[in-house]
Amino acid sequence: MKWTNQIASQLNWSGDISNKEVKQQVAFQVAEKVKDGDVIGIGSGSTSFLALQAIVERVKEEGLDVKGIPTSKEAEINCSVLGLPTTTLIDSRPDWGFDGADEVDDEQRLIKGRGGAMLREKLVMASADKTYILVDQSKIVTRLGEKFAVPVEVDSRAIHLVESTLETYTSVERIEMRMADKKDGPVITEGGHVILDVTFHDIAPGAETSLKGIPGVVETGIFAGYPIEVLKV
Ligand code: ABF
Repeated sequence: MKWTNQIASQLNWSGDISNKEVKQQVAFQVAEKVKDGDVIGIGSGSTSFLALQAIVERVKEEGLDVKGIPTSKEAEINCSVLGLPTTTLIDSRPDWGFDGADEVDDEQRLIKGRGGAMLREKLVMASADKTYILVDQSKIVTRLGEKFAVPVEVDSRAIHLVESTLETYTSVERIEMRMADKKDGPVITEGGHVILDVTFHDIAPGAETSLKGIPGVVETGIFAGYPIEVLKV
């Protein structure tokens, strides 16, 4: 579809989404779950974008009354460009949601946050009874942290405190400040914070909670124990 590519290019993907055919299949699977009256958490990333497109097509074709709660500015813009009405966590609660992930292990723990939106993604996920996680086979890992570092969102005033605390963890292999593409400064999240990408040798079961216990850590990309269903192809 021509308009799909046009919108994808407006959204900086240049119409070129990796593994697109496979991602499209999970996108269609999630679109089938939409019911009239639903309030849906709208995920971020390219797979979520394809799912949103598929959902909007159904909504328009069938004249459904559906609202989205976006998990990021990016998702907010996608909803607006595609024409899905939105609401917020303050005014509404999602009946269910969908989102992508970078890794999923066999205990259904996730690493998310490549786009830096993990704070809002987690708030929406924790508010919904169920979130469908849309992934292809490449995201399934036997060891969480096998391919991706864990993004840790930090209040910039706490950067030295958090970094030096993490350096005492034997499970931590490497800590890198996430830099903007042009390397002219750190990535700043929607909440005005910086991100440390932390590579672990081993992510212990309580890691999400213990990282959040360091003063200055706002959120992490470890998502464990939320009500999710993984939809994969
Ligand atoms: C968001 O988008 C992030 O939490 C995750 O890092 C990323 C996945 O993107 P894609 O579907 O493009 O691989 O869900």
